[in-house]
Amino acid sequence: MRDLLGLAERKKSRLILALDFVSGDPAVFADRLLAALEPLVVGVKVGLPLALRMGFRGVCELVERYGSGYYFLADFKLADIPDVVREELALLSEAGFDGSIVHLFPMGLEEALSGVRGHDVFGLVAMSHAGSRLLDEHFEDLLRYASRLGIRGVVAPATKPGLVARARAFLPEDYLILSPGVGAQGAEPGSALRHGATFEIVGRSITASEDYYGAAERVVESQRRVIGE
Ligand code: O7M
Repeated sequence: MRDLLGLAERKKSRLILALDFVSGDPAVFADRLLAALEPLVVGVKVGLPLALRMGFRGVCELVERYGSGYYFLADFKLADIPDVVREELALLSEAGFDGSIVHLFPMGLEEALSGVRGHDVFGLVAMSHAGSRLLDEHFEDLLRYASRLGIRGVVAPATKPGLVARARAFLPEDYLILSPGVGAQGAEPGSALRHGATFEIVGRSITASEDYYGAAERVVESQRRVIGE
């Protein structure tokens, strides 16, 4: 399993690239981006849209080809009964992913997650879009639950910096906070880090840019100003 913080330290970056939308052939598109962005991007978050376009075998090939330079995060937002979640995590780990995103609201996941070895789990505690009322109303509950589970960290929205700060203040120190919503959804690069996030997840403002290297570079430069690199 790749060392997320070690890679971040080496690259002096806190950027996780969200790969959801592609233009043209998905394998060619992903290949071009990952071949170019390795110096800047620490982790690659593979979303369901990409997996549906490439097929799971295609995704596994991507993980195998670029696994030496990136931490690979499976974002299929798992939210099933514990036995199924356990099996999903085992299969994603077997496929070469270093970590997975799970929804915490099904609760009762203690046993399913306690057996997971060599694969990080991150739980959602709120979401970045304006309409995520139901989830956000249970933010404190979900935080408490996440902190009891002994997982690697949580996902908390950069678009709601107050929640990122509260997550940081509440969670155990070794919990990581991954923050999406930077760029296309309006949050400024570096802003979630300033509120206590460990990584920022950025998708379309890089992947949809003609100058994707320049776009990623601008994100990382902003981050470096916050983390003092
Ligand atoms: O930068 P974007 O808006 O193109 O992409 C954001 C990515 O973050 C995209 O992959 C979303 O699925 C993800 N995301 C959110 O945008 N909001 C959330 O609240 C949670 C996530 C996420 O990553 O959950 C794991």
